[in-house]
Amino acid sequence: MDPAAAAAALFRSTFAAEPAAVAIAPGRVNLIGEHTDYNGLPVLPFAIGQSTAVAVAPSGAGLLEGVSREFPEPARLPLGADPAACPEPWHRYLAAAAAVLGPRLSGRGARIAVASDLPPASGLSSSSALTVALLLALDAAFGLGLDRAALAAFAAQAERLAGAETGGMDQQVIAFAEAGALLRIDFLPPAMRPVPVPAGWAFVVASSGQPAPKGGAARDAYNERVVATRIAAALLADMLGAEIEGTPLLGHVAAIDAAPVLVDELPARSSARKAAAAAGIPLERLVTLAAGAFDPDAQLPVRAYARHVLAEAERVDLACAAVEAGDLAALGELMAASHASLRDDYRCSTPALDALVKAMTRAGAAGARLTGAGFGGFAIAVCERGREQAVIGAAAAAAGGPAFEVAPSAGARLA
Ligand code: GAF
Repeated sequence: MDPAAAAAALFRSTFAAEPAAVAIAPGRVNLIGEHTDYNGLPVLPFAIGQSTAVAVAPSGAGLLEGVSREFPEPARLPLGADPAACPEPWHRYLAAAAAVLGPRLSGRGARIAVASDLPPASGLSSSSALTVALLLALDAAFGLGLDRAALAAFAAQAERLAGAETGGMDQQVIAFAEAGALLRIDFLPPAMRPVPVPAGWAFVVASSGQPAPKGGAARDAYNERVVATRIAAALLADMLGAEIEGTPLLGHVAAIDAAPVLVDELPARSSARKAAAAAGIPLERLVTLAAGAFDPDAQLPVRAYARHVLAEAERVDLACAAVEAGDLAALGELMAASHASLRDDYRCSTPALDALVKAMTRAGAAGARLTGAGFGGFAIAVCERGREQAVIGAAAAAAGGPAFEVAPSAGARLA
């Protein structure tokens, strides 16, 4: 049963009532532009056909009552529950969606049923799909009148309340994607542009066999990189004598010509405490940014992290041009360079992801790379149509996990 029909059926069987709204939100895969979004630099993701559906009806109880086809533990949370404190990971997203809507729910609760065909903890954004679908369903059921931009912004805020300092790519592509196209997203200043995909290309995603959880050590490693790249941006802004309002991001300094040259002058390693003092960032601000466990004396490779982010942003520009020119070989090379940079400079690959990327490339992919935050999860490959079965077979043989074709699909919608 497809997720929308399954969520509606689960709602009826659990609550003995009709849902007021059913919304469906796709997962996403990022073609290129990894760990650039929270630095204010562009990304090039697309929504996929696999999705999460949420059926909702308002209730008078001031409670969130949730059931999921995939997760056995039902939710029964007071409206004001702290998302980060929910022991059951999927409950966090229910609490976080209610928290960002706050008084808009007028103190009323909701009954919620969820069904998904997205693999959880895959790096295909199952958590953002849940959050966007839930917010869209609540919007319709409570008549909130949110537009797409508000939906994406609330969903990003909810993800941060749930614990990861993410940049907003996932929620934006899930809210705005168009079938048949990638979505180039810029953050400074905000802009979006669909980039249609040539007909003869196919995309394959494959699991590395290791989960990419949004919590625990992976969340801390992600947040550490957010902190380290903020420090690099502040140090570069200082070297360039640039006056930047608010927290400097690498996106601000990337716009200054000399920035890429100065990256080599950043300290190779620095404790967050030392670098923050030099960059004029209060330590408490970093601790807040890091959200999870944070050791201010850990040695962070700020130069290598900044080198990845700035080079990756350039690769996004080149990849857009390659897609528009129908140049599959050029796109493949950019993907290979992105993976190498994520492995060597950003240090978020794993041996299983490296082996998977190698296997898909050997099997005829023009290019392959890890996709999403890394530290496990999935890789994406692009190939000429006709080679996708060979790439899928090689990926499954290398990593033993699911591997399948994905097609650029439409964003979130009411069912
Ligand atoms: C995760 C985050 F949610 C995104 O915002 C993005 O930073 C990505 O990791 C890395 O590119 O998916």
